[in-house]
Amino acid sequence: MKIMLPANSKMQSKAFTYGVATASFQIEGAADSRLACIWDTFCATPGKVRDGSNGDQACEHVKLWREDIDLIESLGVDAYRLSISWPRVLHKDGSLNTQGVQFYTDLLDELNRRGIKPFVTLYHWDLPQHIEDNGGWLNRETAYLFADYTDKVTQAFGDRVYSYATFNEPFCSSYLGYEIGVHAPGLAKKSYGRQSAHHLLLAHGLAMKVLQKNSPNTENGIVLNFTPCYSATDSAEDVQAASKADQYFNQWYIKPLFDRCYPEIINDFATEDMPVIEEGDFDIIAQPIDFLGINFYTRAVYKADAVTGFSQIDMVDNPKTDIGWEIYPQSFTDLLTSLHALYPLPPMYITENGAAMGDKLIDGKVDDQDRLAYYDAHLNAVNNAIEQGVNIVGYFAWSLMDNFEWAEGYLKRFGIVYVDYDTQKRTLKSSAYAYKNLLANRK
Ligand code: GCO
Repeated sequence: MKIMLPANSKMQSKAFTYGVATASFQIEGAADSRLACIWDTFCATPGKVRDGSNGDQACEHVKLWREDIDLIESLGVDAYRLSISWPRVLHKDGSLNTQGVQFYTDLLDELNRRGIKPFVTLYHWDLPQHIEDNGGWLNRETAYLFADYTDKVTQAFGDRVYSYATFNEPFCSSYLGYEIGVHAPGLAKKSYGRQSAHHLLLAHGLAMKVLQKNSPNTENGIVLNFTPCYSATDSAEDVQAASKADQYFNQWYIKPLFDRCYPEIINDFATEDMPVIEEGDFDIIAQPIDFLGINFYTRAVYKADAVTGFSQIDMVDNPKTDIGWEIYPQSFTDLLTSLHALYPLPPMYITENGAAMGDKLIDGKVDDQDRLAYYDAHLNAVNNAIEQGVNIVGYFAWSLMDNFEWAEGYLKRFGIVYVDYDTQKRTLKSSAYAYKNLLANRK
């Protein structure tokens, strides 16, 4: 099977950026040459990560990065999205760790030498543990520490970077990490979730100001994830439930960036769940951004619930990926057109999209036709949104290679390249060949 887009598609042009994405903690390993982070601690806590694994080795990318760049180049991509490990580039006292910085400057130099644009995410969840020990994202001070880290690291990188994203998925850091505790640091309280979200967004705004000053020629923005919410039935109650879920899980993170407020569901909150918001915060948060990154994997369906307001229902009969996420590409188009209708958006990149599948390495090959079909359907869903006038300028596959999938450990494979964790051998899957073929045939 091939990935097929309509012949006249803008996504068939070389002006459309294609890339692959990874994140520091998920691939780097070499935990002994950086500070401890909240994911080290979380992994060391029994019962938190499904296979009891950690990021100590991961894909050993710190050791194998040159080979990994060969791999990236072999795919024919225009861009590579990576993240910087805060605990690798700063010491505890906030000064630069020159060895850690050197790792990234060498990597960035090599990407540039090969004409691959570096898309750098400054925070993909690996908060230094000593900052968490001081309250982490519940402490307003952390937002200022993030701005300081941004200042130091962007000065060190100079003009090596094509694009900076402040944060990857503040929803995951705040909701999964501080509200329901399934991600690091594993805290679980509604007020924690909302307060940490506010501090993450504040940190984004503060860092945007630093980026505008230190790096005015890069494309600077943020990456948000969305799981579009549908109602189980047409009943007014279910429709309202889906709207509330959407406000709570999706709009919460984007509305402040453009409308300088949280969605109206905040008015339903009990006093003790209200985040502390200082005067002027929304003006900081709503800095202009050059691009918005969108991560999309699946949708969710809701019905009304007398106690919680909304509850998700399992679409039992619909196809799912290996991680149990429904495959529903139409919701990707719906998401993009709805955001376009709601907000005055800058150009958008799809910064992550992909699927975990139950890959089998047989005779040195992984024939992942299921993942390939997912990519075909979802790239076409993006194309449909573009045809409806949404300004999408690039697409990144998640992920370059199989890696540490957070609370699932190494049990779920999202790569278009297979990783044998015993030998660290990388093998291109059928989806990687199809992606490469799509890119090679652009006009
Ligand atoms: C995310 C993260 C990635 C994940 C991927 C699959 O979107 O959650 O950016 O780190 O690995 O999404 O869950």
